[in-house]
Amino acid sequence: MQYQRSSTLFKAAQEVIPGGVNSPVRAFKSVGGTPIFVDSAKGAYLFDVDGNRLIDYISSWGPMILGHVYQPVIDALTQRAKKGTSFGMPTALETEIARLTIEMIPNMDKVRFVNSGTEACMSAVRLARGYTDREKIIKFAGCYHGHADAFLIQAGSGAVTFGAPNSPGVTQGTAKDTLLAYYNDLESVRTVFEQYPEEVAAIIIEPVAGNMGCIPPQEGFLEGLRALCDQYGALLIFDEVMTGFRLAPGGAQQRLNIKADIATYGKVIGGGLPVGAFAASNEIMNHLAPEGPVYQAGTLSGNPLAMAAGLAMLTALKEDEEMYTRLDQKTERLHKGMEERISTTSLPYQINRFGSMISLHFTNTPVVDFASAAAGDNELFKAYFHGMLSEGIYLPPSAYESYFLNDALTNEDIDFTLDGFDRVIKSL
Ligand code: KE4
Repeated sequence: MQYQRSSTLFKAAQEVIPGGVNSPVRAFKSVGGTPIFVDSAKGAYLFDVDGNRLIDYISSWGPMILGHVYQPVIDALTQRAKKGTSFGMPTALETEIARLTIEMIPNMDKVRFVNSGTEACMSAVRLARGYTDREKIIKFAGCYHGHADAFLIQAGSGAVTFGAPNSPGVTQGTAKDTLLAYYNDLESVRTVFEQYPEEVAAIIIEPVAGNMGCIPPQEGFLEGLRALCDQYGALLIFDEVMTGFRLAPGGAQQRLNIKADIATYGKVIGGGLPVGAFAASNEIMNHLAPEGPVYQAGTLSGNPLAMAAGLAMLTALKEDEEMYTRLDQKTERLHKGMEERISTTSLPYQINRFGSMISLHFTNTPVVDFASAAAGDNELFKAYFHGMLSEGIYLPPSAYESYFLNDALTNEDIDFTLDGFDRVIKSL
């Protein structure tokens, strides 16, 4: 495979866009080499500007769960665009997608739409602080909730990849209100609460972590968080930007049968357009402006094009619950095939999987939190990433990311991937 045109385009981009990208992880900094510029996509395939076809295991970092150019979404967008693209006024469409969202996710009464997962998580934290009249939040090392200041404290995803866990520009004033605990370590959370018994507004967590690679919650961990929040009067915020509408129609709350007080969404809910959302009970949501005192706003929040795409996506997911079983089965096929092949080598490895989220870590230590994820051999990962790319398989360009499978993947695609995987691991 050659990437001449990507390389030319990357040089041009770097002249006018910082790092040549609009989101750092796309720049391949942690795996080296030139980022791939995409020309188009269809189903499970990406077509880059050099004419290479790549099997897509990122699905735009989650949104394209039904594959690229999913016709009902395209049709909804095309139709809606003819009526105007933005008004800054309420539309019935927003009520329709809000009603469907509340129907699909358990335990929530109202939802507010915003434009990104970051905005959803940032707003959820402000709402929790306003509702509880407390200032501190607990987050987990390695979890990523977007790039709002309060979260860039040992963030996962891009920030960790860059090895700059505390981003410059985040003030000490902000950092002091974000307390750190460790994933799958309930004791570390209890210790924080004992230190600040009446100051914690909320815990925010990825119920299944996807920004340290995929890390499932261990038995009793989330239940323990629920109990600690109830004991200390803090809210439990599930950041379901990744897991929402991916692990089940009702996301991790449904799949894990745990009730959050506030849940945030992104990615899938927008069908590929910029949408974030956060949802909670009437009691909590009625604290939000214009109903209540907690301010939050957005010019393009509830944008009709984004709502049309999101509504078409959620409608398709609600009407085809079998999709979740198919997606889990495809991910299991990939997992088992990888396991069969890599277990015959002397490579250190762990494969973590939950639903259609999966990740490979080059370490012999179980990956259960950020520290164990960070212990993976990144040099091996880089060689693995580029080996798979040369086989026509596009994986997340970071060891701290989950793969995101989509329903357009066929068993033949999975088997093609496994053949490539076999050649690559034997070359490492
Ligand atoms: P956005 O602001 O990127 O829409 O969402 C932030 C966010 C919040 N919560 C979770 C659990 C997330 O995974 C994300 C964003 N995910 C990353 C990929 N791990 C987005 C990719 C990127 O930064 O370009």
